[in-house]
Amino acid sequence: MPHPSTAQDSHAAPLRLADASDADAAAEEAEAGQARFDELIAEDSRIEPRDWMPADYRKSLARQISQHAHSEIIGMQPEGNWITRAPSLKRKAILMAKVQDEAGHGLYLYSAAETLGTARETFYDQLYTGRAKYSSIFNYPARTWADIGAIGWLVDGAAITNQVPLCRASYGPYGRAMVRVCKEESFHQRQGWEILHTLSHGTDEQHQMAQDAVDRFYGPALQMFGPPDTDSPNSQQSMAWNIKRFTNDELRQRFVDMIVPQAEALGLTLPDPDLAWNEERGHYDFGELDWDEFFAVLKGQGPLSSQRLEHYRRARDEGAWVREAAAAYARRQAAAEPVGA
Ligand code: FAQ
Repeated sequence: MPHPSTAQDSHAAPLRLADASDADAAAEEAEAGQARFDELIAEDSRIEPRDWMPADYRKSLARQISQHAHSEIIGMQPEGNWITRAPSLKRKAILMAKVQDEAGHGLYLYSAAETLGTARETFYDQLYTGRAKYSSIFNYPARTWADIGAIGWLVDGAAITNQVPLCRASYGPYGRAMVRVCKEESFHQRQGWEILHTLSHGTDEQHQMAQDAVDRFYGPALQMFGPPDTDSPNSQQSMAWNIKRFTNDELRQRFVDMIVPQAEALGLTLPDPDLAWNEERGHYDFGELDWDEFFAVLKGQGPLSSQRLEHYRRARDEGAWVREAAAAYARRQAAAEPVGA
C-alpha cells in the first residue's frame, strides 16, 4: 500500500499540470484580448458586451452607468412632487411625460449596466442601502413651480452638455442609450426654458420667483459636472478609455458659455458677480463654486439626502408585490408557451 503522502502526490501532480496549462491559456487569451481592446480604443471603435475588456474598464463603466441610472430614478422625485400642483392641465401633462421619460432613462441605463455582467438587482440594492452615489443636484428641494423651470433649463441643460459627448462613449450599449436620452433631454430643457420665460415675463412676483429659482439652482447645476479636474480621480483614465471625451471643467465651461446668453434672453441674471466675458480666453470667467458643500452632499449631507433615499426605499418596498406578481405571471406565461411556439 503506498504511503498516504505518495498517493496524494501522484494525484496532485497531473492536476497541477492541468492548472498550469489552463493558467497559460487564460494569460494568452487575456493578452490577445488586451491587444484587441487597445486596438479598438486606438481606432475609436466600440467595445461591445461580448468583447474582452479589462476588469477595471468594466468596473468603472458599471460605476458610472449605474450612478447615472440612479440619478435618473432619484431625479424623478423633485419634479414628481409638483405633478399634482402644476398650474394647468397642459403643464401637468407635460410634466408627467417628462418624469416618465426620466424613469425610461433609468431603465435604459440599468439595461446598459447589466450588460457588464452585474444583475440590475445588485445595482438597485446598492442604491437602496445608501452605498451608491447619484447626482448631487437631486438632494436639493424643488420649492416653487419656478424650480421646475430651473430644473428643466439648468439641470437638463447641464445633463445634455455632459451627455452629448457620452453618445460617443466607447462602450456600445452606453453610447447608444445616450443618443435617445439626449433627444428627450432636449425637449426637457426646452420646457424648462418655456416655464421660466413665461414667469420672467409675467407679474413682478412671478419674475421674482423665476429669479429666485435660478439663484438657488445655478451653483448646484454647475456642480453636476463633477469636482474640479484637479480633484477628479476618474477623469484621466476614463478619457484614455474614450468613455469621457472632455474633462469636468471643460464641460462646465461649455455650459456656462451656453447659459449666459440664454439667461439674458430670459431676462434673468445668474448669481455670480465674477461672471465676465474674457476676450483673451474666448470664454466666460466665473467664480469659485462651493466645493465644501458639494463634497458634503456627496457624503449624504445634502438638504434632502435622507428624504430622497427614504422615499426611494418606501416606493421599492411598496412596489414589491407588483414585481412579484409580474414575475409570477411571466413564469406562468413561459411555462404555458414553449419557446418558439
Ligand atoms: N454628484 O472622478 P470624478 C440628469 C462623484 S442625469 C454625485 O470626476 P467621473 C437627468 C463621482 O461619481 C445626471 N457624485 O468622477 C435628469 C466619483 O465617485 P466614485 C447624472 C459625483 O465619473 C434631469 C467622484 O465624485 N448624470 O440630470 C458628482 O469621472 C432632470 C469623483 O468624481 C450622469 O451621471 C455629482 N455631481 O465624473 C433627471 C452623467 N460628480 O464613483 C431628472 C454620467 C462626481 O469614484 C431630472 N456621468 N461625483 O465613488 C458622468 O459623466 C461622470 O460620472 C461625472 C463624474 C461627470 C458625473
